[in-house]
Amino acid sequence: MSMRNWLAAPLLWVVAFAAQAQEKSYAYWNMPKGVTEISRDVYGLHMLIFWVVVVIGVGVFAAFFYSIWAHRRSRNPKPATFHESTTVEIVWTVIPFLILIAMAIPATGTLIKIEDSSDAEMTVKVTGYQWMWGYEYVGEDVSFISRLDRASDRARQVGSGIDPRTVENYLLEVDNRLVIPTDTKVRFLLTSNDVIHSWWVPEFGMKRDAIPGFINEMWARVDEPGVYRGQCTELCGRDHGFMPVVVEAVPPAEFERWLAEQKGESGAAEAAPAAAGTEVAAAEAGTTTDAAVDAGNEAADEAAAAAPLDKAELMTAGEKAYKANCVACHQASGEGMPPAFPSLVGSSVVNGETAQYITQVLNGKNAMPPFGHLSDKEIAGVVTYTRNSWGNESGPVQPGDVAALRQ
Ligand code: HEC
Ligand SMILES: [Cu+2]
Repeated sequence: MSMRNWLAAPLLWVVAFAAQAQEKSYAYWNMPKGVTEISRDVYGLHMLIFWVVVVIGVGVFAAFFYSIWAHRRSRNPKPATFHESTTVEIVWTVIPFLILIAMAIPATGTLIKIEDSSDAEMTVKVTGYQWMWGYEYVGEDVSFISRLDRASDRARQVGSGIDPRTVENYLLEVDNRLVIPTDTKVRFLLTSNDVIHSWWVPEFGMKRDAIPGFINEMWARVDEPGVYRGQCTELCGRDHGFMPVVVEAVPPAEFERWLAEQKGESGAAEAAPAAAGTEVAAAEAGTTTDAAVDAGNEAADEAAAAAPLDKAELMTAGEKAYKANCVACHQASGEGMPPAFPSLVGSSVVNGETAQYITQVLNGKNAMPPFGHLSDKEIAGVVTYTRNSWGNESGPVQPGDVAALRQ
């Protein structure tokens, strides 16, 4: 290849890539500006520092190329012999030092803003699971699981024969989106139920690790309604690539309507009187620490264990817990999605020995995650509900039965 070709080849490659990227619209030449003040600050910092680096780069390379050219051997057969210059050394130490300080000042300002989640107007607890997200609107008694949408999930299976390009928002869509209001400071409390995950929405300019046993914080005030997509960004096991984050920001009035609707759905369960007080306390305590959740749950469990609950109450609590925790895999109809997610209709586990069933819910089994974090009443409820729905008729299970099987 001639010299000219050597130079032309990379250039052609860049042009070709650019053209192709443009066409396929996966061209992201820069980070997104985003939809929050913080994300714009972060973008501004990024651009500021980018241009500082460009100016320094141009200056250094200009001096470098000039020196090579002006002091080349053919022009100066006798090299100069000077050595050391304290002045120059001081100058080239002090100038970069000042540049670094100048860059650190705005960066620190932004970092402090990022960390300041005080005065939040609402709080969402985000829990990472292998491999989905749990969202809880703290103090609102609304919570649900958010999983990869069915269309993406079907297409991703080996040998599905489905062209992923035909699936809209392939691997970036979920069944239940996290809905938040715009122009509202929303605080996110992040934790995990199994391994470390990380909750990331690029348009918010933030990501935070969700770590089992810890609660991390972040916040966002979104100013444009829209759907913002992100992903888990901490390698968390086999299906790490299949637990997207989808946030839908809607105007506050619309959010209030949505929230009321969600509560309406679980409204029936709210009517259940026994141990309700302790459960609310547990739910609220859940906003602060895991220990408080456990304490709250225990209080609720004790209250519930004292007297056997009647079947109707277990059924209502169970339906609610089932909808919040199990439908993602086993479907509202109980039919699941065999072969990956078995049907519970007529299942020998559901209708068989209760101890085995309860243990499976507590500890999980293969791809089914453990649900030990649910209260005894919720687990007794969910077991009762599945044993007495969709044609199953196998009788109730009490919270005490669950408590006895916890390790
Ligand atoms: C992430 C998906 C997922 C969720 C959520 C889930 N399961 Fe499962 N479940 C599975 C998988 C996968 C299996 C098969 C496990 C195995 O045997 O390998 C299973 C099996 C079962 C079985 C045994 C069925 C049979 O006949 O083999 C029962 C019962 C069951 N799940 C109940 C529940 C209940 C109750 C909940 C909610 C508290 C729940 N599952 C939540 C994935 C899930
Ligand atoms: Cu993850």
